[in-house]
Amino acid sequence: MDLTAPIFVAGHRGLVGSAIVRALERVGYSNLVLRSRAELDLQDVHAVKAFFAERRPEYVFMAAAKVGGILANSAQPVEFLTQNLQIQNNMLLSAHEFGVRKLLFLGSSCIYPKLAPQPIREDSLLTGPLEPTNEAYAIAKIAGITLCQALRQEYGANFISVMPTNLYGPNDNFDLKTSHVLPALLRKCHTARITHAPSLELWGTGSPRREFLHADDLAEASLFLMENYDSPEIINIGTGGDIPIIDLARLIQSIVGYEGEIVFDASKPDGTPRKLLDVSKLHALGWKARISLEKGITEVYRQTDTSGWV
Ligand code: GFB
Repeated sequence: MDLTAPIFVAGHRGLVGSAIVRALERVGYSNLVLRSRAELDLQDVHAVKAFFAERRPEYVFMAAAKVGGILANSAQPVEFLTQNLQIQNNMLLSAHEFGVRKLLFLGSSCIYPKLAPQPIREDSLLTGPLEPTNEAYAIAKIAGITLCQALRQEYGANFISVMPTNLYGPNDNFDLKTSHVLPALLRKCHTARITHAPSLELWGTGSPRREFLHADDLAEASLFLMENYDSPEIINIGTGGDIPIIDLARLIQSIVGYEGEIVFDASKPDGTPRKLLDVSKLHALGWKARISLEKGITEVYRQTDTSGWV
């Protein structure tokens, strides 16, 4: 990518998009095209077409999506399915129509079967039933992957799809009802420490294992793949290591400095038992994650405005 090429980062205010913008700016890209949701509604096909027709971005990072944690996903399958399909269809078809040179589509590790062999290889896709708590979101993302592959096959579009594992970082969603586990536990621990609460509540059994990648690592990997990967096949992005949720909670406790007890809310779902990506394809290309979980969480805690949390 030329340093002055127009690059559209869709979803630039979110966890992933904001990290991609930081990474691009660090390298010296000077022509970023950014639109807030108020300026451009990605669910509006006419608005999206008009935007691509006028601004003609050459490169696109597709980081805009309706996302959420396990409860949000299971409570709102209609919104997770339809909003993501609309955003993707509008963006991918307009990007193709208006000659985008290369596009990176962000999927998710939940596209893989619930009981896929671990670590999960890219060729596990569509080999078994999905995890029910996020089936709607996963099917939307699988449709996005398929559309990227179809546009390449039928029209030669250079669209790639990358599958990140569970993410965290600055600008995450800290709303306890809709967030993912890591920001939720950070907020719960902080609040419990400040209010001298005797315990904090953890959903499910604490035994599911998850892999956590810092958004800055994901952004570096995305830039790397934009420069070095041109295949229709999906590619995983992760750290190569995972951790039980209970151990994540203990790590966050030690970072926040909260020594109370952890109680389990068994009425909440565990979701898939394990979700660890096989990252050998990415490693073979020459990219590895750099930010350790402890350092990453410590920095997010330091950087985040916690004043509204208690
Ligand atoms: O991060 P999370 O919501 O998403 O939950 P998934 C991960 C695990 O942490 C589950 C447990 O076993 C939760 O039950 N957990 C414990 C909590 N305490 C909490 C809490 O306070 N809040 C939350 N949110 N979880 C999502 C998918 O699945 O992962 C999405 O629903 C997406 O589609 C995303 O793919 C990456 O890893 O289970």
